[in-house]
Order: sequence, then C-alpha cells, then structure tokens
Amino acid sequence: MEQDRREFLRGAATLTLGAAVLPAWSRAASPAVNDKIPPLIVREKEPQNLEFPFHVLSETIVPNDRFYVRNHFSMPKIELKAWRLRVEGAVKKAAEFDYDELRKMKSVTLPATLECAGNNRAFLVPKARGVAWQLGAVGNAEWTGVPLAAILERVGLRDAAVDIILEGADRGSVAAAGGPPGNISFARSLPIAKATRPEVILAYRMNGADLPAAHGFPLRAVVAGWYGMASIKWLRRIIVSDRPFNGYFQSLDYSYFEQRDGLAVTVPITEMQVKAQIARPRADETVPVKQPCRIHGAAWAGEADVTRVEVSVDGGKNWAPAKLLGNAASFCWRLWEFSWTPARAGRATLLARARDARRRTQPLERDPNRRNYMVSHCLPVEVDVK
Ligand SMILES: Nc1nc2c(c(=O)[nH]1)N[C@H]1C(S)=C(S)[C@@H](COP(=O)(O)O)O[C@H]1N2
Ligand SMILES: [Mo]
Repeated sequence: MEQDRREFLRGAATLTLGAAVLPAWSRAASPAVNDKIPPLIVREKEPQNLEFPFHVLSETIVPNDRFYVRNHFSMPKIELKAWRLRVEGAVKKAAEFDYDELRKMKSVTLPATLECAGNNRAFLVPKARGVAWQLGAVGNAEWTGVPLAAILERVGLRDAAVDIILEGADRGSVAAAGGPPGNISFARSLPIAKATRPEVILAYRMNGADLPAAHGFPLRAVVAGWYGMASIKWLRRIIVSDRPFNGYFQSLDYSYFEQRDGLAVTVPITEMQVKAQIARPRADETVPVKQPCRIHGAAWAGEADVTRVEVSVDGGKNWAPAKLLGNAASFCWRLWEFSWTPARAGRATLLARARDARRRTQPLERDPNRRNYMVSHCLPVEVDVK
C-alpha cells in the first residue's frame, strides 16, 4: 500500500506539469483532461446513483470523481457553520463536536474498499428489485479522519451500551417499499465490538482532499470490511443504544436470510464476502486468437486478506492461478492479472475465483437466501476469440 500511496501522491503532485506523462488515474483528478476516462455511469438521477466504469480499472486507488455514489435520498444541504456531530444515549456525558474540533483531534489514514451490498445485482436472474448495478458499485480510497473509538472514549460508554447507531442528515420516505410512514433518516448500527475497532473511522478526507459532498461532506463513517451501507455519510448523530437496534435499513432492507434449525431468520448484512471481478476483457469483447491476452481485475474479501485468485478460460472446468499485483493491504482490494493465449477461435467463457485467509472460496452459484444483496458468486464473462 505504501507504494500505491506514493504513486497516488506523486500523480497528484505532478498534475500541473502536464497530463501526457501521467498515469491514467492521476489525470482523472483534473477535470480538464477527464475526457479520456469514461465518466461515472448514471444508474439513477435523483436520488443520485452513479457507477464506476469497472472495465477501466488500472490502479489501486479510485479517484474521487470516479468513485461510485450510492444515495437513498436527496443529498442533504449542510451548512458547515451550523453543523455538529451529536453523541448521545447510553453515554456518561452527551457531547457535540464541531468540524474544527474533529479536525484538531489525532487523525488516522485508512485505505479501504467500499462495495455496495447491491453490486452486481443487474446480473441476477430472475431480475432483482433495486438499483441495477453491474460491476462498478465498488471502489477503493484512502480515508482520513478520527477513529470512532476515540469519540466514544470522549463521551464514555455506560455499562448498558450494546449498539452504536449512526445517523445521516439525509431523510426521505421508504413507505412505497414497505417501510414506515413519513420521512426517516438513513441510519445503521454497529455492535460495540466492531465500532471500537481501528478500521472504523469518521472520515473528513478522501484521497487527500476534503470529503466531496456526494461522499458525505463534512463527515462520514468508514466501516472497513463491511458492505457500504454501514459507512453512513453526512453523519450528524451517534446514539449509543442500550438494546440492539432494529432499524429499517438493517431489518426490512439490507438484510438476508439464514436458515437455522429449519427456520428462515433475517440477519443484517455486515461483512463483505470474498470476491474477484474481471475488469477486462469485458463481456462480448473480441480477443485475438493465438496472441497473449491480459485478463485482469480486482479481488477483495472484507475483513480478511485475499490469498489467491484463480482464472478459468473454459467456463469453470479448469483453473489456473492468477498473479496478485502489488502488496496486500488489509481491507483493500488487490489487483490481479492472468495471461491467456487462446488456442482457437470461437466463444470462450472466462471466470475468476478468489480465496481468502479464512479459507473462504468464492462460490460458483448464487445463494437465493441473500435476496437482492451480496452477489458474490463467480460471474461468467463471454468473449469472442477471432
Ligand atoms: N447518509 C447516508 N449514508 C449512506 C448512504 C445513504 O444513502 N445515506 N448509502 C450507503 C450505501 S448503501 C453505500 S453502498 C455507501 C456508498 O458510499 P459512496 O456513495 O461514498 O460510494 O454509502 C452508505 N452511506
Ligand atoms: Mo450500498
């Protein structure tokens, strides 16, 4: 990661010297030369839902203006002067923090991958409810802020505390989706065990710049290792709860089924699953016969490290190891590549499969208990060899 970081910073620093000599990703930081990199794909205009064009993946860090955006409601208008983070509930002393106060606290920088729990949903058959994300509701960035643990330490948890509820400033109605009447806030909870881990921070910077509005300015949670819905944007209130929180966005929404003792139980979505995605070739791309073709992509595994990516070029009959690129970094995706020289012309089905340090292997088949979320099975990419 250190190397990626240096590369990223070097790219940013040399930006003014001329775009031609720079790697593709650093050029993305400048709007003037952005045309070369495809913009975010609009999945929904209002609320804004934008997808990263995953096939252009080439660096570990996704620049801020190419990072996917997942909004449930209209973006809130926040006036920094009036904005406060309020911490209340089962605490020894409720408190409010303003922006300057937070920025004066000891900061940490955490590189982490965020993936929407609905990523890849567009490939589900039958068609699933929700935003039709293809491959790009995922990104990797460097987040800077204050550990949530430091804030909780300031206010002091009472013995009764069990759950930490994070609330965003955005509000809207989910009544049409079977939710409660009236407007509600986007909110999720973390158990204390996760909330106090070092990989859970309240971030005010993203890739070295102030957090962009679409990504939660002035302050967002980054819950590394968990699906994106836990990383509350436009954070305005933390409620320490003396009982498990059962809010809309972790019961009716963002939950899946677990079969226990022959009974289906709903469980809130938490950790990201192990997964590899192919960036190139893309589906239906034409690949020249008898010439080396670079199959490449990214792999991630939530709280665990990716240990292995394998590729199949015959629809899953045979597998061969891909090369993991760069260094492993906790909570971050890892780029990988595989060189393939197709022997004959025709249709070929490519697959990538990841394994992690917990010995989890990416499944080949979809588990219907996951409803319209956590799409982590291997997705076939069909190409034309000519
Ligand atoms: N306040 C608020 N926080 C939110 C959301 C939201 O709609 N409102 N969406 C969540 C979901 S589902 C995801 S995947 C991530 C996306 O973060 P990004 O838009 O910065 O990529 O933000 C999460 N935090
Ligand atoms: Mo999400």
